[in-house]
Amino acid sequence: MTDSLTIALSKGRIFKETLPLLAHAGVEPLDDPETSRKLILDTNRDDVKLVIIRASDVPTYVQYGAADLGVAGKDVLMEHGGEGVYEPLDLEIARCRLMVAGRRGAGEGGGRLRIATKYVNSTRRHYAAQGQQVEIIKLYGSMELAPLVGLSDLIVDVVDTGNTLRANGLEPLEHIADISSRLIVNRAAMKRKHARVKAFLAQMAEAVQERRGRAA
Ligand code: PRT
Ligand code: MG
Repeated sequence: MTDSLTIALSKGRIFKETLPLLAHAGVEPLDDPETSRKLILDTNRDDVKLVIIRASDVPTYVQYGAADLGVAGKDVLMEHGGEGVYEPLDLEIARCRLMVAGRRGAGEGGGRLRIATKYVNSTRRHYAAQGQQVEIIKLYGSMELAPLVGLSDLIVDVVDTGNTLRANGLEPLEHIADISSRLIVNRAAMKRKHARVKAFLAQMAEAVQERRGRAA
């Protein structure tokens, strides 16, 4: 009897972009999370289940072993801290950049800046590294609104096309990090289910390689 594997994923872009990689590893979900209300999805393999959760909760499920593996954006992992999880594979999907943004010229005057973000830890680290004292305002979404209504001078958010910033009269001002999604593994599961996890990781790594080959 082989060990079973539980993989934590979020709906939306991460699910969509992970699906072809999972297929390469021989895993196909039996339900579509966009239409189904199920939170635990069976797959074509009796020994593999998918749990569908909020993107920012994925590292927590994997940290505590509620899922053996997960797929999470590097932005989310930087914020979580990565405690209790290995990060063995860059899936090279859901790419974006973590950036400081604001109105043109914002943040150039003196005085203590206010930064609105859901990335509180990454923001604190970024400004601490520059030796700059800032006031961080925690938000859970729609960061782009904050400078428009005077809640903050700047925001820190992930940017892909930049269309959302532009549509709100904001500009990317400072690059913090390049982001892509990573396959993460619970540290204990890596030991306890070593053969099973190792085989799955190898298949996923091969899927990433193959995709890169096709893109080139
Ligand atoms: O929605 P929820 O609050 O549950 O979580 P989430 O918004 O973090 O989840 P989701 O599925 O939207 O994002 C999952 C992961 O995708 C993130 O953690 C990132 O690693 C990655 N990713 C890649 C992005 C984007 N691209 C992206 N563009 N996550 C969010 N966005 C947002 C961005 O913040 C902006 O507000 O999409 C908006 C549009 O971006 P532009 O620049 O293309 O206009
Ligand atoms: Mg979202």
